[in-house]
Amino acid sequence: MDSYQGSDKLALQQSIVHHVEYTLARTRFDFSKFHSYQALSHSVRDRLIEAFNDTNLHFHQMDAKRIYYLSLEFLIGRCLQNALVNLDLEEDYREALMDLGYKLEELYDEEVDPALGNGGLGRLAACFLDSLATLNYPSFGYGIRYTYGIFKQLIKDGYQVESPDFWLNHGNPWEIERLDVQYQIRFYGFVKKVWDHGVERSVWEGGETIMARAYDTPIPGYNTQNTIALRLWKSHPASEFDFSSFNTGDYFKALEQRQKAEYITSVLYPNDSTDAGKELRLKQQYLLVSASMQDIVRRFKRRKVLDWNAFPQKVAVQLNDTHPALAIVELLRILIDIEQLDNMSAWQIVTKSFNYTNHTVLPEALEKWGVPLIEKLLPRHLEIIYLINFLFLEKVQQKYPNNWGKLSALSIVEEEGTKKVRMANLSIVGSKFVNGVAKIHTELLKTTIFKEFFEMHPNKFQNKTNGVTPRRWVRCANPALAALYDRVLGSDKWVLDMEQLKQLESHVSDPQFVREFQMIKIENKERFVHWIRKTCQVDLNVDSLFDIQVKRIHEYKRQLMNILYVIYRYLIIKESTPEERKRIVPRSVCFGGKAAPGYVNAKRVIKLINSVADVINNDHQIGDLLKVVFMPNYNVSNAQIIIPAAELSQHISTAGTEASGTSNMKFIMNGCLILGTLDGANVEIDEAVGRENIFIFGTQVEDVDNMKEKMRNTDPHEYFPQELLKVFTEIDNGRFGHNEELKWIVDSIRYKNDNYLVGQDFKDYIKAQQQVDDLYRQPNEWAKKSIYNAIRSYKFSSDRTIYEYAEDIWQLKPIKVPEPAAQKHERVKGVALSKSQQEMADKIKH
Ligand code: NBG
Repeated sequence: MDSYQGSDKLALQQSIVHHVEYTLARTRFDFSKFHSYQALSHSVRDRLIEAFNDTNLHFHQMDAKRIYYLSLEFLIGRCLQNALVNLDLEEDYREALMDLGYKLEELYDEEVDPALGNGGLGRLAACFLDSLATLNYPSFGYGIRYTYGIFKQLIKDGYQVESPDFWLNHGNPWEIERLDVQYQIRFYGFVKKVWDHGVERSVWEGGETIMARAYDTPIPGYNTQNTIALRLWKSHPASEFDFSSFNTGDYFKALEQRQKAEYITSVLYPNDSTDAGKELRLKQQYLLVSASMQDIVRRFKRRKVLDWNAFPQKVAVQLNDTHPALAIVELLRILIDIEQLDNMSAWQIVTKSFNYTNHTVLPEALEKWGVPLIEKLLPRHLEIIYLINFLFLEKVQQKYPNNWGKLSALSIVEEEGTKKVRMANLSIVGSKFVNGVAKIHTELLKTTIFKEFFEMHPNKFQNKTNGVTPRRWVRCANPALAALYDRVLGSDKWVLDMEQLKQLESHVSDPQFVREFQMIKIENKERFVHWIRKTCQVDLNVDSLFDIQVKRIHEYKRQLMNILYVIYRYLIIKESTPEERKRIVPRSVCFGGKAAPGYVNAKRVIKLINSVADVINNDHQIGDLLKVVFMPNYNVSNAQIIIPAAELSQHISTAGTEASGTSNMKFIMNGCLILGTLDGANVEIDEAVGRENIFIFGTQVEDVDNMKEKMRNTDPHEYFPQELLKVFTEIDNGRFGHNEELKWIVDSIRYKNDNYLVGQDFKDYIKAQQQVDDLYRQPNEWAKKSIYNAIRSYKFSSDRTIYEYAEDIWQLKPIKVPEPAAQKHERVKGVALSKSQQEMADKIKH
């Protein structure tokens, strides 16, 4: 343990071969590409673990304040390439493998894509971990190790079909099972009141208990020793057997109990921005927060002197949406019932330690749990929630005496109908800071859904515009672009400091640079064409405009508007003369994204896209002028192929509905133009790249309500533009198949129910699409604008976002884990602490 594994070619080869033989038990005559991937991953994992152990030890010695990011979702994507890039070992391994007869890139494709998240919220958590590690912040991600991730999407006869994603089928070399890190989790039962030295105490007893066991995935930072943990919990039975049923001879019942425990973390709920309100989901949430808070408290108690008031100085918890909001209540329970602090001291500690990020203003996504369910599952927590609400409403009453409107808007408990606990209100009341994820979104929080809270505590609210990691989204996904930056800027420093890209502004007038940029886009387009041929059996013309919309399918995201426009475009081509056709810009319109299994309208949109694709792609009159593709099973790893190939990407939600969006950031980083509304982070992208480098259209947020009003009061024949009515007629007439369902989709907006303003925005959308075509006819101009998008995207690095969280919310400073003493090729362990670090370490020891 006092030396590191080597990273010279021979050492790497030996370690791979070692794992082939001793980890996989294969012989040289009997191993496949997949075995190679496994052996390679184990070899990389060894190196990750060294850095991981150094990091944990160092932070412990330094008594570091840590930030804990609690999230029900982490969409981390594949690990191998990311680890190699961050450890700066990609080239070394590539060479080492070459001699062994393998191409590194081919092995990347052997890895499953861990998909433990739905969409933006989960992917954001993954980008944040990468930035936390890279910026040397002492931190942990806490989540759930679902046995089944988000379903695999298959397309059969144009319909979405879901199939389970058993991602652990082939093992997972990236995790470390921690048999020694397990916590008991209780559900149901009752609360007993006991008197202890004249104080009434609550004891939660009975019910069922299970165990949560930790699985750690090391997350390496770029070019730093700092490697943090993503700690995921899996449920296990509390004891191997239920001895009572075992003894009565009911062996199978005993095993059933075991399965029941494991069931809790078995599957990720596939809803994005909607709340399913199921008991099992509440169990998952509680399991995550209880195990995580017990783990955090245990770590805090390892300090030599137990001073609970120091807790907020050592612990900052970030709630990724309200899903882990019960952590607030769980920490109170631990402090009051177990650590025996008085209510008020406990409440002080809690409200200094938690912060909450809101990710949506859509009412259907705001979590509310019925009081009867919480009472049954977590009886003690319900008492504590009432206590918090009581303390809070007292303050409201002081500030706004007898203002019942305020009281009922601010209350954590909703009294109308079945009583419910509003998780957002709980999160705000229990947190020091609350933030939205883009400027416009934070403003909406302050003026609409959290207006009363903002008026009461204006300083609680902050904006933290989202970001994405340039490691995965440029360095890994677009190696050619990264190499161009390295060469022109003279180093890879831009990967850590994206603002360096500013220096490239002057190169936009250099035809050679522009040419190189174009060539990179063409290569990425070719890679994409190849992938589309393989996965969708469609041949795309590499010279056509690659127009992409990839995201969860949702009415507010308006994939419907996009496909209706495609139909409109198709009709125009059909009507045009051969002469006119020559001027038409060929387009390949590609859609990707999953619909929640119960979301009927979203599933119908997928069907419509596929029906339209069927007709257009097989219409010989159309040829390459228009192609439509639905790419099945959009996920992180295929995003890494899709995004670098895109020339135009659509982010066209109704203004005020998309909190931020994060793929918009990935697209611009890869030199893609955006066609979008002034919604979410598009607003800031528009500011950053300049209005001349983006296609903006549509109703603006302040006019949305009026337009909806107008829509409801106008005869549909007047409300919808002629262009769109024509499209409706074609669908009704069966041009894309005689299928009732296609008509129902049109019906979903046709009769004064166009709540997302497709009809209102359609004309402006057509106009913006014409501007797109006009620009595409001038390849050089197009290329320059793409370059401006790429090099002005620096604000959208998640490093900037995380730095702001650390400074303004967590009050957290980076701590650099000492680098191994010697050079990369002869690592000798002997982590030398600086003098002040040594003093600190000694102090802690004594
Ligand atoms: C999503 C928003 C996106 C946003 C991500 C990350 C939820 C509840 N919200 O606009 O819809 O980019 O969160 O903040 O998934």
